[in-house]
Amino acid sequence: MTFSRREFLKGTAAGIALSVLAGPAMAAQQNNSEAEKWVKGVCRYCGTGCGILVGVKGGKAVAVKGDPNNHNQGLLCLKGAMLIPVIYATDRLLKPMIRKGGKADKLTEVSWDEALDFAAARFKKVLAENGPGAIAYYGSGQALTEESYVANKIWKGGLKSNNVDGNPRLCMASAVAGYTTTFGKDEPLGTYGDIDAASCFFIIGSNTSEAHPVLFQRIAKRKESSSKVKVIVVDPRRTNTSRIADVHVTFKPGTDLALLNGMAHVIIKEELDNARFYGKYCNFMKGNDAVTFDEYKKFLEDYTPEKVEAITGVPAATTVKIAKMFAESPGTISLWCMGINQRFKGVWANNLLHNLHLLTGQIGRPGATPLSLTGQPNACGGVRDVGALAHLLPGGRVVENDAHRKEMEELWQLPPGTIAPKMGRHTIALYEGMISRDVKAVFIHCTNPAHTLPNLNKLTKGLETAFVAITECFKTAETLKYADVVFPDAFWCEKEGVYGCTERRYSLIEQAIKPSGEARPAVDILMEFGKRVGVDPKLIPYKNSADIWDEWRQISAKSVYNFSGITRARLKKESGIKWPCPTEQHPGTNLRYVRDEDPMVPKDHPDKMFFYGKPDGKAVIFLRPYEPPFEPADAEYPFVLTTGRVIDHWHTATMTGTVPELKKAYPGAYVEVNPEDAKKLHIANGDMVVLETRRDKMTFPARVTDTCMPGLVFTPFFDQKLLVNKLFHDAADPISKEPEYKICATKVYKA
Ligand code: MGD
Ligand code: MGD
Ligand code: SF4
Repeated sequence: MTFSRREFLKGTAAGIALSVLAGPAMAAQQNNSEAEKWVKGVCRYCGTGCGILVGVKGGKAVAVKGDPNNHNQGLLCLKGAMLIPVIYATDRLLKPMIRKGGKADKLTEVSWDEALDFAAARFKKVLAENGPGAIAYYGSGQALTEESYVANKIWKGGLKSNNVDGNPRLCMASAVAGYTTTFGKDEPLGTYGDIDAASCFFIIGSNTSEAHPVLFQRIAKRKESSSKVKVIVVDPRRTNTSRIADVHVTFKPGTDLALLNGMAHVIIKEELDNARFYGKYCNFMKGNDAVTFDEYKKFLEDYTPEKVEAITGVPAATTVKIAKMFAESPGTISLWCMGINQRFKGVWANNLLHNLHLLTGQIGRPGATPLSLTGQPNACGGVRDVGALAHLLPGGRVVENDAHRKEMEELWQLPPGTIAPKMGRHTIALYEGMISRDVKAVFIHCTNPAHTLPNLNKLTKGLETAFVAITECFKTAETLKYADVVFPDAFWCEKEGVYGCTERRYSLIEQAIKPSGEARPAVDILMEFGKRVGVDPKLIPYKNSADIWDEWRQISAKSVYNFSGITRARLKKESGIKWPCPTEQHPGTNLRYVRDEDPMVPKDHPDKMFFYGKPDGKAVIFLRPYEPPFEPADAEYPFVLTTGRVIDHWHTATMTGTVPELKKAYPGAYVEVNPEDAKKLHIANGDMVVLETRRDKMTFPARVTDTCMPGLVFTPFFDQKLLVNKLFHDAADPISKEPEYKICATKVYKA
């Protein structure tokens, strides 16, 4: 690479010329002219879903460059630009392995047949003795769409078990429930194109600069284009994202609900609401009960800017200011991520964000939209859309709806009554089920729960006794310690499949090279496993992943997720297409729920917008009161601990940890402590500091910095030696069941 990491990081900061940020992609292109051919793909990492071209020479991947025809217009961040060394890392898993003599035995390399038979025999035994409720699949928003689709079909249709969940539960579940409760169906209304048209960015609970760097570059570019474009960042930490903010709102962590209601209060009081819009397109609801606008207005009296200040610490004038900016801008886009979703009341927070858009009519036009940022590259396409969660079925259907089950049974050609009528176990319940021995065998695919679940000391206990089959690519994954069988999966660009990113865009990752060692594509592993457990081969008749896509594409035509026009051939030609897309001639959809834009809205519909996911076509403005986080700081544990990402590492660093440049940037975890707190606690930079919560305690080197407000400490969670999730509780949002990773109470003291 011809640029240094330092130069790159500088490029992501505010005010630095954007051409510096463009460095990585350009550098990659210049360096890699040796490739014989370029194969189309999507970046392996974040939900931005940047298009990538993989350069191949002599059967080896030798280079990557950003796809100029995809939304990223040729740009990649450093992680994406450094994917080649990850493929060839010495840590790759190359052969199947089993523990013949139980958990205490060591993993031994065996043939594929032996590994598959070993796993299948145990699953069959559990099924015979304990029934479908005792087996489970735990998947991933990083798996290919075809993998999640086929796993869901095998479990729910073939093995009659709805115990299908995955890491999107830890990530996007609150956003999913936010969209479905407010608009009737999941997935964002807008697209990245809205960034180029927006004049006010409301970024809340998202460190876009580190977690979605290429999108951040697009936001920064839009901001640079005109002094009229304003950025509001709402985050209790000062982050690289907040550096471009016109207003950075810091506040007591976990009090966003009050702030969002406060903004709604100001909007109505200052007559900045759009009564024509919400009068026509919205209902007001408290839980399941309809209420009037006047009742809503009365409810908001508890959220005057002064009352909000008392709860959040945000000066009353600031709440007024940002509410006005939000409402008065020609186009406001909200962008949010884990600071909103990973919360005890994450669904409510999502609803309150949508409320602001519906109240002001900042919706359904270019630049005006609530756009939830998706974390993983295929949480949208692969898990949410195919319904690979415990309560879902494909295409926005839900398990506990008789008509939806019947439709899926017909589409999958299953006898009536095959799909179990009760939702399966969501993630926390799944791992609790292993502890109670109700779940006895689990198939884990493309995720590393022994590192990333909350309350690890508790939730990994079940993995010590349950039978664990796992697909992996890297030897350093913590979950391998619990595995009875390890299936080496082909890695990114060693297999073919579709990823669907934040903006409903499906793009193809073509196979560029052969799998390493004896690794096999996961769809083959899943189908072989399914057949050996006893799934009727007619249910999974596919020759390859393209066949699976074709079936799913045709099934989608029977739902409002219709992407039947996105054929494999089109995906090979085009760099991503946004659904709904009902015909091969359709260009894809930018503005969902808008007549003449969204093909799911009848052309002759009398209204401009139609929220067709709701029985009466109207979205909902919810009355959701402020409630505190599950475990706020108190006298005994006086600090709030929050966790999150750093730009150079992906989650558990099994991939990014193999790249020296990335590892060197962040070799290990640390704790950020505010200088005021550090002074009181006599902590200096580099001192070893203990974080002690009600679950565990751990020691970290201190970084004394004003990124955290006083009373708040932050630590990243990528470090494989310091599993910070042992410190966290596992309390989850009661609606979405997403855990509150962002807030727990802790003591902080010098070691
Ligand atoms: P986080 O660091 O988890 O990242 O992307 P983000 O959500 O943007 O947290 C976001 C912010 O929430 C933090 O800045 C934190 O200070 C703030 N926050 C904490 N508490 C509160 C609160 O009470 N209110 C508000 N408003 N904010 C709060 C996550 C996304 O990143 C995800 S989900 C995934 S799966 C991907 N993972 C990932 C990665 O591992 N590494 C990198 N480099 N990028 C990634 N991109 C994706
Ligand atoms: P990853 O490191 O992404 O973390 O949690 P995980 O999904 O558990 O795990 C992916 C695994 O798949 C890795 O072990 C990798 O080596 C393996 N892998 C990579 N490519 C392939 C492949 O092609 N096939 C197969 N079979 N395996 C592959 C992420 C989760 O973490 C998420 S999404 C969120 S949003 C949560 N965020 C969060 C937080 O903000 N704070 C704290 N403290 N904890 C968190 N945990 C959650
Ligand atoms: Fe990959 Fe995300 Fe970086 Fe794009 S922004 S290159 S998708 S990690």
